[in-house]
Amino acid sequence: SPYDYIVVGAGPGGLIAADRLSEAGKKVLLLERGGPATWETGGTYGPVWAKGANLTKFDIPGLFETMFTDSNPFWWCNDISVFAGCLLGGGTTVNAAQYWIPPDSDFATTTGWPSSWTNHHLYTDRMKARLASTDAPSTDGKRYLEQSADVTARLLDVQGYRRVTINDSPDSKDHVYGFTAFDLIKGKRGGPVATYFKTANARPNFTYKQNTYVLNVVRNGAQITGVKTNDTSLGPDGVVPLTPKGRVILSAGSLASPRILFRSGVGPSDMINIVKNDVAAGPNLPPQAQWINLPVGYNVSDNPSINLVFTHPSIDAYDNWAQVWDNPRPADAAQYLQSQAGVLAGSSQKLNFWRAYGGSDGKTRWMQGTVRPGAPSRFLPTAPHNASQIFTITIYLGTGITSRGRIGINASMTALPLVTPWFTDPIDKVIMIQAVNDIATNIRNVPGLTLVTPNNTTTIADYVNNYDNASLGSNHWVGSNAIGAVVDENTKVFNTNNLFVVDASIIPQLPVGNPQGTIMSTAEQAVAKILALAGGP
Ligand code: 6FA
Repeated sequence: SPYDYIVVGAGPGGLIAADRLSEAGKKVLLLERGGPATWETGGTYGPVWAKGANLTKFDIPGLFETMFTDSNPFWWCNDISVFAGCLLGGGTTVNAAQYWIPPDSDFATTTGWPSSWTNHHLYTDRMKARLASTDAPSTDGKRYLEQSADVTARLLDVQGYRRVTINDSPDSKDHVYGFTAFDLIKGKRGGPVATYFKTANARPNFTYKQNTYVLNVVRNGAQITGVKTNDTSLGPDGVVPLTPKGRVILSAGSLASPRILFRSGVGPSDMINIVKNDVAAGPNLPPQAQWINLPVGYNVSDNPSINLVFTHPSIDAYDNWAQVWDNPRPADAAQYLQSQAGVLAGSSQKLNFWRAYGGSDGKTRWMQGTVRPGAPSRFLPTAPHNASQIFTITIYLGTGITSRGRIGINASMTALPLVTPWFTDPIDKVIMIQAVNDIATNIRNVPGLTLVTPNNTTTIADYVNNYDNASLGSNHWVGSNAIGAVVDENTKVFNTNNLFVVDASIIPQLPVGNPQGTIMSTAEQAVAKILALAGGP
């Protein structure tokens, strides 16, 4: 049967859009290519030690680091070359759950937003009312495994930083640090699935179909009439129709929404021609005269990030999180199972800090630091070191960077970066080296603190200059369908009547922090604008 709104993808963008549209009484279909994740949504995959406790891998925050070490990682999208979550909740179901209330700069005209978007507080407040943040995720309110936060605070104090509760003053992002804030709820993964999806799913006018892959939208010129899926039980040829005034919202994420556009004849002609040459996808393209030429995939950014590994005698490296799946510390597992308290009630991140840097081009760039006990195995030093005392500081550059890349597809329809977006502007790299140096040169002020990666024969400049490109990214892709370039200020794709995009891809520049909070506020504002736009169902 036809729907007023078909939303493609159940990540944060799609979940908020689907919830608000169904709340407004529209007949909504949410299509998700992946399956369930948390216990509450029907997921079952969990560690043996949590058997019988109604908890999955995705529920237990302390299992975050095991997303990257599991032998059967079915949650990653298998046709996207970088990490992306393909299950209910999208990235928010597999990510570290760091959650920042957006500052005004995240929606400022200086970061590429139309002036109609700058008053974000109404929408940010709606998001906060549905999904609160916490910087003490354990149900007993205590903080655990905080040694790396304490050591780093001492390192930052000598550089003129001050301690804040980060989400209490979102606009303070220069020389500040504070405990990591999360969208965890009662010691478990919360996010938009435990909140927005829950309310949407309770409404009779809302339908959720999982394990359903959307191939393209079906259109006649500017008018979208439905979406084509891989599930022929949903309609002839797998096509789900729209009501006459119906609309489609793409929320498949920064790499997959562009692919759906290319497969629908929207984007640069080199990408649509790849689709045309594909035996399966080619025949579904509209005739060439109806192709819509837009810069889909251009203007992409993602935070460049550099890991620094340290040792300090006060640190408990928590075995680099290597034991939490098979063999957690018994007391920690018992405490978590009993009351969702303790170390495993939080993910690995402990402290975050920000600082603004002026560049030689007159522009300001914001650096973020993120601190956690342990280190990824590929960053462990080869030289002798005290393995039980290791912790990592990751230095990211965010708002203000000028480097950009391009996202596209290859001949096997895999979505991938065609041009990686890190350090395409050398000034970004100069600032990164400066920011890393500021951390490294101050360690002598903290007795016992030792930098082990890079080692003491490598300069910071060499370390950054020779950094493996594959490790430089942060999974925070934005901008591939930037507002003003691909979508208009109502998030409608230019030159279409009824096709919208609501996900990270419409965000024109990197937010100041990890992006999910900004994405959720963006979705709240987008769906309000879509509902207010004349001509809809
Ligand atoms: N962001 C934060 O704010 N804090 C973090 O701690 C954080 N950590 C990570 C992280 O550790 C990893 C490993 C990754 C991958 C991302 C992290 N992020 C973090 C970024 C954040 O999760 C993403 O920016 C955010 O989830 C993006 O939200 P979107 O709504 O734009 O897109 P998603 O990729 O989340 O969701 C898209 C959904 O569409 C998925 O469920 C996917 O299965 C579905 N989909 C894709 N193609 C489809 C198709 N053709 N048909 C149907 N469904 C499709």
